[in-house]
Amino acid sequence: MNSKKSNIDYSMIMIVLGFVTVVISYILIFPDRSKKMIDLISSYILSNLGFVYVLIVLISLFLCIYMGVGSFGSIRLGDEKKEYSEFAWAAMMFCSSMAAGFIYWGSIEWVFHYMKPPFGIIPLSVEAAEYAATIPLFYWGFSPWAIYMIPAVAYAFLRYNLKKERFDVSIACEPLLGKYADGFAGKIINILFLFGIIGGTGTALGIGSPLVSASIQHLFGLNDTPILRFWVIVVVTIIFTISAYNGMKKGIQFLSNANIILMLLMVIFTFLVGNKGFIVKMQMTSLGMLLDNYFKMSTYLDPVNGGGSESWLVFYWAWWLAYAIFMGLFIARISKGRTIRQVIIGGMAYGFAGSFSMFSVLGNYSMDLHLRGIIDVVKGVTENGGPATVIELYSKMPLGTVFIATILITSIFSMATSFDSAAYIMAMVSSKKVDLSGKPDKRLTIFWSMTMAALPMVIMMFNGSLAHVQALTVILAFPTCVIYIIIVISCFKMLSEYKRQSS
Ligand code: NM2
Repeated sequence: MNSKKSNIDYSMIMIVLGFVTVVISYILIFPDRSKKMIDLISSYILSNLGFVYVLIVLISLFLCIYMGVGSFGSIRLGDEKKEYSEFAWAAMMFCSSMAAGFIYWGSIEWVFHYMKPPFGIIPLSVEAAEYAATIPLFYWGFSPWAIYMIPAVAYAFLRYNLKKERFDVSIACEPLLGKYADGFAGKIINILFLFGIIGGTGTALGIGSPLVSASIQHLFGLNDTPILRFWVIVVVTIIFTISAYNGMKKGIQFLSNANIILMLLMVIFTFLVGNKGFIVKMQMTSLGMLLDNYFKMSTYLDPVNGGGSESWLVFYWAWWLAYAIFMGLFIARISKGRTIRQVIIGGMAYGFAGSFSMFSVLGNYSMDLHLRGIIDVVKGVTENGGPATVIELYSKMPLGTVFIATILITSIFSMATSFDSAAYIMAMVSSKKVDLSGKPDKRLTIFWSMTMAALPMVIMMFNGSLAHVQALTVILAFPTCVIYIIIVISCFKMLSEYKRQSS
């Protein structure tokens, strides 16, 4: 017990706890002022520093392809056999990154782009519809999945090839920062990482819990109030805490497999009851448009019009970047025995395939209903909000109630499978010494689960909206970007040295 106790890095915990407490108290005591402050900082980042996020993601895509396809690709991460089957690996990777967003954004993201398309496209036009079906495939596609992969390779290589015992964020900065990556600077790096992840998962909770409460309202007739949303977060937190508490094999792997099966069933069922002709034709069309416009979409910051596209791009990239290091650590944890190529190509391919099947089926299903005048999804979103519209949409399909019950379960499961891995990784990072195959102290896992839930809970309950949680994500992601760049450079340095020595 004693040795376990001394394994917790209390200083790190106190600093993060202190920060979360200060932010929460500020929000509670000065609701309006705090809202304005969050908005001010995030809109500054959005309009002045957004291009940094955009550049990082674009460069990462190139570097990732280079790393996967080039000579580094054949390096095996560890000599052992693969620890997880292909299915379990892909399922865990996908589920730890995706939460209920796949149902929420998957079903209705197109509405926002249909109403406010970029590139001078006329709103609500045919072109706007085609574009609206395409852009979510970009925001959830190759580029964002690629940003997870270099940190994943870095951490896996450090652990399985260089046999480094320490397993925290700063260890991957060592090749560039040298001894500075340890000690005080290392601690700051770990702490900034913890902030980033709290910001990133906050938005996912902020999106998922209203969807769960809207499903509960539909199924059980309870009113969708802030109190209900509060209890939803409590229940989700209990589930993911138990899962993280049970560790990788018993908890996280089990929930991910169950979750991916439910997600697939939902998508297949939606496809079967939907207008298959429209869905398939739009899938083909949007794939072509995606390839055709890839670089235009990657850099479009709408300088003349200043419409909504800039904030979409920057918000999404900030959100994915906030997850990048956590996902890197997590993917490293499950990738023993794979080659760098298998990790990179597998990660991008499975990630894209997962996002594509969900977004293109759910999104085109709902777009078809709208275009045929069966349900006014655009009006629904603007007048009743996203969660209620998603539920209305599916309540009209055959076996609608069963489908909504599945939305309820899958939303809870998919949030749980994101946050259990996040809590697990946070617990590892805040341990004094935990190696990659070791297990963090369970008390730490519980602590981080609760801390992660606290901030969005308070913002949503007391005064804020999803927009404020999103703004917090954009802010807290910024320091993560700096760490991310250091890790990417370090990773290339490390792999080049390894190649040089082994040739
Ligand atoms: N991403 C965008 O709600 C969700 O699905 C979370 C988080 C992958 C970083 C998605």
